[in-house]
Amino acid sequence: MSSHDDTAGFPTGFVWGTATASYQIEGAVTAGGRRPSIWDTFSHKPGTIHNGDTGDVADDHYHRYREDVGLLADLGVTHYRFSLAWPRLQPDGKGAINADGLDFYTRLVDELLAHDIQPWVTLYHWDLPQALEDAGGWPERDTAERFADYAALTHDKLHDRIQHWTTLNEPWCSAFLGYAAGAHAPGRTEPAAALAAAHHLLLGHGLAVEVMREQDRDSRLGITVNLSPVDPATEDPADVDAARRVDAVSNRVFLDPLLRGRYPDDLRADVAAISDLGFVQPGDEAVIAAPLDFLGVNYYFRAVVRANPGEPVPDPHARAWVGSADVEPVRTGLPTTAMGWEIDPSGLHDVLTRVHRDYGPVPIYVTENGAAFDDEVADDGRIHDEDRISFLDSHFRATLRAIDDGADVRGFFVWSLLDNFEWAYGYDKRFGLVHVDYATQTRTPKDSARWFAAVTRRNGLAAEVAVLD
Ligand code: IFM
Repeated sequence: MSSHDDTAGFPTGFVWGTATASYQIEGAVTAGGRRPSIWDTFSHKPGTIHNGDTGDVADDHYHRYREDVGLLADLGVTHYRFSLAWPRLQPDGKGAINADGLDFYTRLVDELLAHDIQPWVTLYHWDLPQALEDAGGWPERDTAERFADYAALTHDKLHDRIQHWTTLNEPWCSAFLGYAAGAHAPGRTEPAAALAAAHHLLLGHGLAVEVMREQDRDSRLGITVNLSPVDPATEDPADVDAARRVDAVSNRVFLDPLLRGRYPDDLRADVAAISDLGFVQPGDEAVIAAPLDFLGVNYYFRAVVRANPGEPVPDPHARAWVGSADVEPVRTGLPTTAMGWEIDPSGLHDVLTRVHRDYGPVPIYVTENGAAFDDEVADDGRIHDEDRISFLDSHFRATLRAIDDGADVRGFFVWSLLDNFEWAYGYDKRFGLVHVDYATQTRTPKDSARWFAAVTRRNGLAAEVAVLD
């Protein structure tokens, strides 16, 4: 691989990190009083997960966290984004904090700090305590109240050592893949319930921000949303309107209430036949719009769509576009990752500048971006993942272009530190900078890990690829 000729440096103080999530890496699902989450239940249902995989063992990070923090230190990252498992900290979703669960995260945070790595915590990366789903789950308003209680209990115990707190990761996936498409836990296919779930996730976020802000004014509080630009396949007005609707139910359904304090009027009209949004009570939108210290943006692909008056397509994303059953995704012919997602770094530039342009100046962190490829362990024992290096390189450059164009992007977290449990795709899809041999739990940094370490060291891209020459 050749080196790049242009030099591309990031702003001083740019935050470099990697990201993971509890259910995807921890394993140890019954240790220390942890009780089932919706993902334990879902993954144990036959036919839900590729290959019948579950998160029972995953990367066994619960027992190997010291080794994993060592890997982070080797990468030279200054920040590590991970999520707390609600069912470890509050096994049934309510009541006192579980001391053993807290002890695990306290040890992890202390280990990170001992290596000068700042912990960035996500309170909810999809592992709702099963007891709360049994009581109705996110479509129930009470779940928002339970989430705020959990946030308050946890923040109270850990805010002295953790400054950056993200309430939710990708509420779109929780609400629409979980309750409309049925592709994620809890596997329900109820479009009206998905809309209620989206609202209660946002309400839980707002209530949590309120209480954490009262507990400590120095905490930096945010939320992470997954954004995609949504383009029409053609200029045909039907396709243009399809793109508008998908944008509303994918991006603006979260960005507008969070950053403008109200749901979009066109979204309300689009879903009127499914729900009158009667669950939105007076004052809710103001709670949701509580000031944020930062917005986390996750980006993986651009959506291109067209109107399809025929039969709905069997695509989980399409099923999740509530109110748009007559819309289908279109492939543009770009190369894809192992997930089948088209590689389009300009989409990252576009979502970052869109947030800046349409929602005013807000500090942004790219809290996830990365790619699964069919990695192979070579005869020399290494993983020569040039495709991942090239993917990351192009997305880092797109971020720099967005910064040049005015977006206030302050950091970038690569998804993911480790190969891990990729939800409905199981262990086949490998996103890690570090390869995991699931039979032995051996960790092997891929070439991309060495390349990324050089990027973080220089805070820039110039000649980094040369480390692989
Ligand atoms: O693995 C997921 C992660 O949990 C949330 N964002 C997307 C990643 C890749 O699919």
